[in-house]
Amino acid sequence: YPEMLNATVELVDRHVAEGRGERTALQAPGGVRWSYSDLARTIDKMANVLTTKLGLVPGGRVLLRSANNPTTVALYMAIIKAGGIVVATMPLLRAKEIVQILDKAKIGLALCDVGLRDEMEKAAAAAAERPRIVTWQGEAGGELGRLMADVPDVFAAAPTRADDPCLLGFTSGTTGLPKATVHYQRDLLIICDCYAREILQAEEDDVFIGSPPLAFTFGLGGLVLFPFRIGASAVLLERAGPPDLAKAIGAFKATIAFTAPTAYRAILAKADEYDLSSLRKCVSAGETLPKPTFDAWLARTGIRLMDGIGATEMLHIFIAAREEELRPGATGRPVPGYEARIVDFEGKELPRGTPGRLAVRGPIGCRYLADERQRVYVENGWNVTGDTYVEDEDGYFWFQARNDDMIVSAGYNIAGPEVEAALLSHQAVMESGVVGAPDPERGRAVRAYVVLAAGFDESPSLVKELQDHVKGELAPYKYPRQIVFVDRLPKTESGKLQRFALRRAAEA
Ligand code: 3SK
Repeated sequence: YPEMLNATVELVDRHVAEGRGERTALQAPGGVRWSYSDLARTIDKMANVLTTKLGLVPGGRVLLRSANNPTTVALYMAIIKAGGIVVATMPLLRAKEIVQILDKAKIGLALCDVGLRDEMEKAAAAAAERPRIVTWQGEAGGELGRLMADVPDVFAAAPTRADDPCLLGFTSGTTGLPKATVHYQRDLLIICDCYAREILQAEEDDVFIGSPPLAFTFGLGGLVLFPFRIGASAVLLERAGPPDLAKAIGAFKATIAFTAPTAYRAILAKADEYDLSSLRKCVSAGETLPKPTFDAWLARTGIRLMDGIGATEMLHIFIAAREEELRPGATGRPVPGYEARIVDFEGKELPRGTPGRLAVRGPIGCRYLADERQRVYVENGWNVTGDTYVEDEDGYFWFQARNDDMIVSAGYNIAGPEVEAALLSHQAVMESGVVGAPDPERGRAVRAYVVLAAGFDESPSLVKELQDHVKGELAPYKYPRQIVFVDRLPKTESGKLQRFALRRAAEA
């Protein structure tokens, strides 16, 4: 990549400059269709607002809070074009979780869909420094729309370098304290030129669709960067549960889908109700893809699900396989440009066939923002992902288990200790231990082992009350779907919770 590089110029403006401006860039329900020219003009107006009215300077961080829609994509690209740094947040986050991000990233400006304003306001009030909040409604109406009314629709891109940061990707730490991964302008292109070009092999007439939020880099890649790199189009869904996604696939004649195994299974359960005939490639990630799900999807659609493992640290998928090289049940082989190996607890490489810790390195390094945990997750330049894998004789990597306190459920990463803390803030809970348990729909379900405080008795209504309590404290997808009341939790002599014993009990 050249030394001077602006990702928005490469991903959007280049299509207009090279005569592809009338191609469709983005679509959304309700007849929304933006061409690359429409998108480029909107981005430029937004970049003018950001720099002339909202004080954004190169290197400035802007929090973005919205469901998946064209306005969010335009803002994402406008911040990057102006040399700023995007800090996107999952729409379901609660105020407490947003505060952690505001404080960690030291956010001075937050752009928020008006529908998500309440939690944003609560978080802003509790943050160390209160950010300015600008809201918008629909297709950039509301406050942002008014600011955009009188600015030009051309903007000269900031003279950014390829290694200027442009994105802070937040990832939930195993303790619930999020880490921010720093990504450069060039990283946005690298994932397109490695995974998307070499493995996915999409074409310019493809129509991308999927469910992951754009704040999760799985969604950012699959629904924005990959289509934009080749001048293809993407469908953005604010509501992207399995039925919404399946209906939209038929309505928009989508050809490439990005979602998690849980969603593929849910679609399969009602597959006769949907028209999936336009699909030609389906990417599965966020949680491991079991072979039965692969087989069932193949039988129903004739499509081989493309599994992959990625990480916010690496921005996107680093182990996967081309469709014709897929081995059902295996995640795949390192994506061209990446290396992966299995190591023991000392970091020594293990022979093929021996399970151990997965370590990966590649063109995108793992760089946490001011975080002690850099030393824990990066060993001699290798990012240790927290997964146990085994590599077979042909170099395919097979998932075995998570080896930390992270629960991967329906594609969401959920930190057990964070759910424990939320439960503990309910008066009925004396202590709890939260682990993943096998679940036929979600892969893993969040299971809480709870010791009740004196004076409280187990009952179905208490289960519901505890679940609702967690939903009020944390993003609702983190709530414990299973609650098991116990008299005591397994502890070490020093009183430390033995989560491995609970994990073992949950497998039984
Ligand atoms: O495998 C994942 O969870 C992941 C994380 C970040 C980006 C992409 C992916 C697939």
